[in-house]
Amino acid sequence: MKTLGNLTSALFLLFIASASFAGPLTVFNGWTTLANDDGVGSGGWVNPGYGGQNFDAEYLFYKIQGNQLSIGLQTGFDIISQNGQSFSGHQYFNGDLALSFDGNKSNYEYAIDFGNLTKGYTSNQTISSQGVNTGTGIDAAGLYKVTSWNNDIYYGQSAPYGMSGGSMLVAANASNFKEGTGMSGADLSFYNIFSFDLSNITGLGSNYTLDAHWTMSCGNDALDGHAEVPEPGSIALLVLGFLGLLIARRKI
Ligand SMILES: [Ca+2]
Ligand SMILES: [Ca+2]
Ligand SMILES: [Ca+2]
Ligand SMILES: [Ca+2]
Repeated sequence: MKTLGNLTSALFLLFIASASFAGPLTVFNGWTTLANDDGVGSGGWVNPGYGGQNFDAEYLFYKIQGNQLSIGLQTGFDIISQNGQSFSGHQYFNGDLALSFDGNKSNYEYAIDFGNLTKGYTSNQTISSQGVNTGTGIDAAGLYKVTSWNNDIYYGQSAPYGMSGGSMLVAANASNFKEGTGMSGADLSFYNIFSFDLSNITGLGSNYTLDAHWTMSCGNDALDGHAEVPEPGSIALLVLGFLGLLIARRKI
């Protein structure tokens, strides 16, 4: 019976989906989703590489309060321990969160560094804003203006990876930086949240584009987020316009 067959396939697909997809952590309730790539395919495929939940780059979120922009990153990959994720005797490291506000993703001018060790995949050398392959590879957590990226990762298409040159604009502290773990279904996920004032971004127009990107040192999985964001002033104007419309309607 064809209908039953379709129903069985649908139920099977539902089972597959629920078995490999867990959803956002509750810490992100009320946030706007910037990127959703949660899910693990057969054999642990996370596109373009493998590794299962431990290598699943899951979500990017954002929230705007006044002139403050908050960005959240959620992954199955360990983004809170300094040394990243180990697999089969190898260590894999987490990259910096790349940000662009000018609508041109060919260059990411800003980065959020979560203060973890960042090493290249083939060179196994540390990557630091002090310069490529110098320093400790552990930059202070915060928002940076970036001058160069190091893309020494296995899957080149997942670039950019780690900031190799730049200067700090906003240091992380107890009020603007938060990290933790949570369970989503049966899956363990990790998160980092960083907030900063948009006055640190030069040349923001009245409406701006938010592009964000993240990957790990193998590049097995990556996140790409894109949003057109109206600045608070234009939201206020929209609200005023709407109120004006309501008042005008009441007068009729
Ligand atoms: Ca997942
Ligand atoms: Ca993914
Ligand atoms: Ca750009
Ligand atoms: Ca770094």
